[in-house]
Amino acid sequence: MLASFSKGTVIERATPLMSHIHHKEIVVRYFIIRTLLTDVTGMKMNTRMILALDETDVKKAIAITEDLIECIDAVKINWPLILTAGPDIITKLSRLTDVICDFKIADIPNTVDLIVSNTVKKGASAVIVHAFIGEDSLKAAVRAAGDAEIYAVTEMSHPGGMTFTAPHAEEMAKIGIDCGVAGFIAPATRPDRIALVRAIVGDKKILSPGVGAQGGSAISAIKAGANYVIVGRAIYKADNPKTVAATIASEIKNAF
Ligand code: NUP
Repeated sequence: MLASFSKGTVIERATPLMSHIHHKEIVVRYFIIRTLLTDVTGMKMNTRMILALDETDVKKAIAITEDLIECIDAVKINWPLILTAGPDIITKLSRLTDVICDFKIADIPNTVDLIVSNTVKKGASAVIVHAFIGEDSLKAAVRAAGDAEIYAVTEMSHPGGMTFTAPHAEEMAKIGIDCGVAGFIAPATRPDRIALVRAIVGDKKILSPGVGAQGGSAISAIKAGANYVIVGRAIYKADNPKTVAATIASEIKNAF
């Protein structure tokens, strides 16, 4: 139960004045609640929607997350918010929901290890890496993540993703499986490509970005085999983010 464990650690660190027994009690209760709410592999799978929180106004970012907490299964953050809020935003958000750090790491094993382990220490439940970094770096990511999850990008959702990532998506899915990643990032903008990855990765999780602002549809992505869709601007830039999020969530629900 990766999320529970890493979050428990954060709670202990975040409450230095509490008595030792009080700490433990809180961590144990948190662990039980998370266990009840979470599927066996970590993140809950309730609405199947992950919020891509690229809102760079920190107060707004936290307010949107709080407002949408019932509609989302996790929040995914990327460099834009980290750069304005600082890395402690990972810890703050992890007290509200599972946090996926979309760092798209592409580096040598030692650097991958340092980035992943420090991200998980901050409270992240999952980290996104590029699959093209190869076996040694992917294995380093999985090792460094411990109980947290690693997701590998097989093919990027924007048109440029067709140039270098798409032609190698199948190989990248296979290498990800061999290295023990928890799941993959595949494009909602090209549902047929999600289906292709699904055929290779069996019951591993697929998270699909590109819904809304990039033209992809949540229902098509889910029907093609995605477990979760990742939605950013269509929600956080909307006049009423909660209405949009609730609408997408109910569309997904009705797709089953
Ligand atoms: O292939 C990818 N496409 C993509 O959009 C891999 C990603 N990780 N993302 C991320 O998903 C992107 O960086 C952004 O944070 C989010 C999509 O946001 P939006 O287009 O819904 O606003």
